[in-house]
Amino acid sequence: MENAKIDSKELELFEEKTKPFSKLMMYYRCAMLEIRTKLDVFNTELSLESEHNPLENVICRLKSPASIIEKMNRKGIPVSVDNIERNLNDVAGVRVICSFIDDIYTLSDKLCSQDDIRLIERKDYIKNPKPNGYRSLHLILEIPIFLTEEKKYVRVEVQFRTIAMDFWASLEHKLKYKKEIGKNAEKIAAELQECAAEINRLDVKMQKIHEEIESPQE
Ligand code: 0O2
Repeated sequence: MENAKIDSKELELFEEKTKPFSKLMMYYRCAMLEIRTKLDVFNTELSLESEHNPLENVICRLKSPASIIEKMNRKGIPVSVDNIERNLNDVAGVRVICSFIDDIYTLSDKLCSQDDIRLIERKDYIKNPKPNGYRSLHLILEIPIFLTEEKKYVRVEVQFRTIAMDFWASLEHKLKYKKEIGKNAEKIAAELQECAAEINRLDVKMQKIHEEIESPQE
């Protein structure tokens, strides 16, 4: 297929106009990399000490331009690069999946106590689950990124969950976006609430078993 002809002047203008947005997204990408590296370092160190990997998985995601615009519109804030940076805390999102509940608190405490990290907000939906059953620990952090010409603090939302909590949240997330559930929605929401309680029991039980294996009683 022949490539459609692109007007180079038009492309130049477009790139010039979108450059500040692309630069902002680059900052967020770098910030996610910094968080990921810190978590990897903890995991490597802790797994040597106790032969246990607290970290199951780390997923980084950058909010799409469409989601950014939708959220800015919802908040009634004019869309501009400055306003995005000032008003959105979750353009860069890091999801940290841990094996056990204790791992969540160990890793999040270690992350927050690093002297280059600023804790902006902490929401503990594990100790205080949402009414629908949602559990996770949310942190809004500011982390410095060191570029060739500048050092800049960038916001990242970090969500900590166990594997079981993540399994639940993924399914529940679908409920929000499926329009055709209709009259079944209430029944499904109630079932999900039950599952959330069962999942919590399972997480607590697995934690206890893990402790018994790690430090067995004589
Ligand atoms: P997505 O697509 O995952 O990014 P704020 O972001 O501060 O304006 P809020 O509600 O105060 O809004 O933030 P909160 O409670 O910290 O939740 C933010 C994110 O947590 C959500 O982002 C979800 O990822 C997750 N979350 C919160 N509550 C629920 C829930 O009930 N179910 C599920 N599955 N996830 C939840 P987004 O932007 O909504 O979605």
